[in-house]
Parts: sequence; C-alpha cells; structure tokens
Amino acid sequence: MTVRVDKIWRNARIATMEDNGLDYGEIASGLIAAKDGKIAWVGPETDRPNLVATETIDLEGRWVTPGLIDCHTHLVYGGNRSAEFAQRLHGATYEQIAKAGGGIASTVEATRAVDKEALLRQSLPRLDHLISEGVTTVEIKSGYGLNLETERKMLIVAKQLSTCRPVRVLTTFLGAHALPPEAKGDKDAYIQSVCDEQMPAIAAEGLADAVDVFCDIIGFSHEQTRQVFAAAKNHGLRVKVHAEQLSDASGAALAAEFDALSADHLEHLSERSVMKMAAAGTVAVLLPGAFYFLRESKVPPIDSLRHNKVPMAVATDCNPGSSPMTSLLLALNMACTLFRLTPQEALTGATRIAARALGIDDLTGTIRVGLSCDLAIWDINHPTELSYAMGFNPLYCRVSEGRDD
Ligand code: DI6
Ligand code: FE
Repeated sequence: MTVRVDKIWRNARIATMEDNGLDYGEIASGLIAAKDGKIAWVGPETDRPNLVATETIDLEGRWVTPGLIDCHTHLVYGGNRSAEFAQRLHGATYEQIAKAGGGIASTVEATRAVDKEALLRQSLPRLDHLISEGVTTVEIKSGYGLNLETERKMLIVAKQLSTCRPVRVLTTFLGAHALPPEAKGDKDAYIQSVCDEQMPAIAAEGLADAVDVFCDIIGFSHEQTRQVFAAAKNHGLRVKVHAEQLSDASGAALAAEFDALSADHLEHLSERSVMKMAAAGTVAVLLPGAFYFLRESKVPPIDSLRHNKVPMAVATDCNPGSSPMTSLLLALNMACTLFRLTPQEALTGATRIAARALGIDDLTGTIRVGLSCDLAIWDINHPTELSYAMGFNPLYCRVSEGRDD
C-alpha cells in the first residue's frame, strides 16, 4: 500500500526526545514524513513504508530535534531597562530598585505609553531571535499593563505575533505581576480588580491560555495568590506561578494544590514543596538567565527535583528587568553550567517537558506520529553541542507545522 505525504526529510539523525530509554530518543539513520502539518511517519529508513511525497529532502546526516519551545517569556514590552542595569552595577539591588518605584513599574509606564503597532514593532526582533535558533513555540505573558486596557493590549499583540511569523504562541495573563502606582500600596484591592474586572474580560475574549502570579516579597502573598488561582479555576483557566525566586513563600506548593501546569524560578524551593510538586506532577521551570543576570547565589534544589522525578523545563524568562535574554540555546548552556543539568536534561527541558509545562504535550515537543511537524535541523555532530556552545547558532533549518522557513 502506498501512503501519500507532503514532504519527506531523509538521511537524518533524529533526536526524537521521546522517553524511550535511548539517549535523546535517537534514531540513527532516520526519516520523517509530514502530511497536513503533522508527522505522518518517523523511523529508521530501513523500515520505510511505501511513501510517495511531493518533495523529498536529503539531510546528509544532519541532526533533527523537535522545534524548541520557550515556555516562559515576557517578550512583549515597551522600552528597556539598561539604565537600571547600570544602577545595579553601582550597587543597587533588584529589590531596592523595585521598592523605589523602578523595576517592573518603569516597564509598565513604557508599555502603557505605546500603541499596539509600536509594541508589536518593539517585540518582533526578540521573537525573531528566538526563532532564528529553532524555536517553534513560545509562551508570552502579559503583566506590564496592570490595568485591563494595557493587559489586553499586550495579549492581543502577543497573539498578533503568531500571524506575523510561523510560530505557535501561547498567552498567559499575569495581571498579578506587580502593584501599579495608582493602587497606592493596596495589594488586596488590586488583587480584587485582577479577579473581578481584568480576568473575566480577558477570559471572555479568549485572550489567555493560562493565568500566572508573581508570588514573592516584591509580588503578592500566598493568600493573594490563592485568590487569583481560585478565580482562574472559575474561568476554566490552568495556572502557573513565579515562585521562590527571591524568598520562600510556598507558592510552588500552592500551585501544586491547584493542579498547576508549572512552578517557575524555584531558587528558594523547600524540600516539602518539591514533594508536593512531585505528587501533583507540576513541572519545575528553571530560568537560569534570571539567576545569572541578578547574580543570585542560591541554586534551585536540582538534585532533589531530579531524585523525586519532578519534570524540569528550561526557558529564557525573556524580560527587560531580570533576564534580557533572547537565546534559548544560551539558557540551555546556563542550565548546565550554573544548575548542573546534563545536556540531555536541558534539551528535554526545552522540548518534551516545555510542551508539558504548557499543557500541549499532545500537540508538540517530541518527534512522534500524530504530533505537529515542528522540527529544528542542526549542523552539529551531537546534540550535546546545543548546550555546550555559547553564542553560537548551528541551526540549519526550522520547520513549523510541516513548512520550512
Ligand atoms: N520574575 C521575573 O523574573 C520577571 N518577573 C518576575 O516576576 C522580572 C520582571 C521584570 O523585572 O521586569
Ligand atoms: Fe518571569
């Protein structure tokens, strides 16, 4: 029987990233066939069925991985914070700058000030840089609006980005990121407006796939986080959390209680919270770029996460304040050098586990029949090179839903 497909990539070394006991889920001399944007067949060339394709590409032994997934970014924002970076080099801390009205608040001012077109224009180069390194799916958070008008604007622009480029965008409502200046210090009243005004409007318009909260000393308390999670549940939205970045407020354990997709940062995560995440299957999203840029010294409890089988993802946290980074490959390198992940754990964290952190592991993240044909094709001799090199981009070609760029 002949099977008609749209496109075949043959003579490939395939890192399927499937959890099948093989390193990188490798297929040594493999072939991938796509039909209607999905993977129709994958396996060793010697097992090839009778496929008839419109186009066949010989990859000459190149490595193919799933398209990379950046599962935690804040890449839509106005302005930048290079002046604050210089201030920090003179001794000011991230918390001090935030408490003095700078930090997130200054990006809120800049984001409120621009219209949609300008916001899109400023954000596109950051997305393009991620794409240039093989990213085919990116999560983008709001959180620099802190009022309905600007939170909406950010999420609309995030969705528009996916019409400008061949990339899948998932959006997250982060109204509970920081306290806006007009709230005059009243965090409880602001959280009320997040739950009763902003979230219902954003959910009704279908602008967000999930809800996030910054649960920390300069963000919101455990109790305030619980209120936002409860509201999200009422709107049928999954939750995730910025937790244990600067202190231990048990945000990750709370998130696990709410069946969260992920808990992110986690430098100050306790052993008790690791257990709760393990029991709930919550993904730990590691953000070594923020750890590096803020010169943190406390490393997330990697051994304990590994030992307790908490799935670990790696992301850029691309944002103007704590991680102005648009390279997921550099994040992989940092996850290895700073957090001691193995290169295979790091790559799994930007493919299979990142998909799980976004709740789309039935759609993308590995090279498997039925999933979206999202691929990154590399000029490398081994996948370890993806986390080994710093500032070097070995991408040969990127394939998004079966189409190459
Ligand atoms: N943690 C982070 O790393 C970003 N947000 C957060 O809650 C930083 C946001 C910023 O400084 O602009
Ligand atoms: Fe973040």
